[in-house]
Amino acid sequence: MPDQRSEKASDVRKIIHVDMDAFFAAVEQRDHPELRGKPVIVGGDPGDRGVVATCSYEARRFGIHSAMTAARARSLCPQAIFLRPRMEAYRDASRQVMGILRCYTPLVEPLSLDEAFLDVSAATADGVLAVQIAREIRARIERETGLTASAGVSYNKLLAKLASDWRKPNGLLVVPPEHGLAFLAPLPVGKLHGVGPATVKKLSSMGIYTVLDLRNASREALIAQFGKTGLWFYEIARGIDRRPVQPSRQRKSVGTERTFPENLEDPKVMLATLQQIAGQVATRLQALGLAGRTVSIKARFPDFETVTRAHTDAQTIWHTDALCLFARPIGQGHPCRVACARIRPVAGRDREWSGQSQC
Ligand code: TTP
Ligand code: MG
Ligand code: MG
Repeated sequence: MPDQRSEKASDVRKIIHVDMDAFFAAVEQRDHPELRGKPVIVGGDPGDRGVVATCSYEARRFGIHSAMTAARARSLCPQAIFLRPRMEAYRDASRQVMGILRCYTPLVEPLSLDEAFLDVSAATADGVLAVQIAREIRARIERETGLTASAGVSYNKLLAKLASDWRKPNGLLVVPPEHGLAFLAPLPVGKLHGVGPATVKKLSSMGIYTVLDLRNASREALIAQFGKTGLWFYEIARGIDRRPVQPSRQRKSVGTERTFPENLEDPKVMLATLQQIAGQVATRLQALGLAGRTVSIKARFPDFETVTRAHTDAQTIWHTDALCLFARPIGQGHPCRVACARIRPVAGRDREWSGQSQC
């Protein structure tokens, strides 16, 4: 690792990533004890094109996961219990969790209702270990909210987030600087921040499957293939991530992106795909309690050329129908590799969940 050895120990940041386990489903199991130990799915209606927002770990054993259609989830586990989301309960739990995190440092950057980065470098300057803080946070969350969280402790955001995911649910992992490279080496590249399915495919065509393979690729080759993003790949393969924890970061947009193993050629399929993506953006907007006015669409063609189109409306937009309406004229019938819908939220706009809407 180029920089780290030459850095003084005091320059090494202490970052914690905390992420609640099966968050929406765990709140349901906490509030309804009869659901504990059972496969619980929170999301849309299985009879009505709904999607899974999340599910309990008992349901995950059947292969169910977020963003799967609820109908498919029901076919995998007919005895599962389907529940509509109760966003207010999740927001309450989230506020309580974020309040606990802010007792340890003002440098708390929430990423969604159920997860946040903390920079505890200052809090650890007088000898307290970051792992002790992480242990205490996990214990307090469980005691005060009745929910469990997993945590990762490391020297940057990239590794802290990978670490919190490693021992889920109800786990804790510390990746100290001297173990960062070894921890990363065997991971499939798709685990890295910013490496989606299209990039995974492109990297595999270059013979790059693991982070170690990526580390062995030359800086020039990565930049030639991916431009500025190639430089990011070069750095994260070496465990370098300088992104600061930004406590007051305003969310600039909410979006989702899909990459397809084959080009989409049929306009009907493209439109249906866009509708699904719009549904996912609407779910995320509702989970975050936000609405927006500008919808943008990104399409990437087989040669990696990328086009974006945006529409700003006088009305606030937050449900699937409206997202689809504005997104639709932008799908132009070109073969397409990636489709993405994104919406720029209006600050302070707080909407209630109103069920799974459809296109
Ligand atoms: P996640 O932290 O991704 O998932 P999770 O907490 O349910 O499970 P775990 O972290 O243990 O793997 O998301 C947090 C919540 O956000 C989740 O409970 C429901 C909501 N969510 C959606 O509504 N749609 C989605 O596609 C995803 C991924 C999450
Ligand atoms: Mg979670
Ligand atoms: Mg999360």
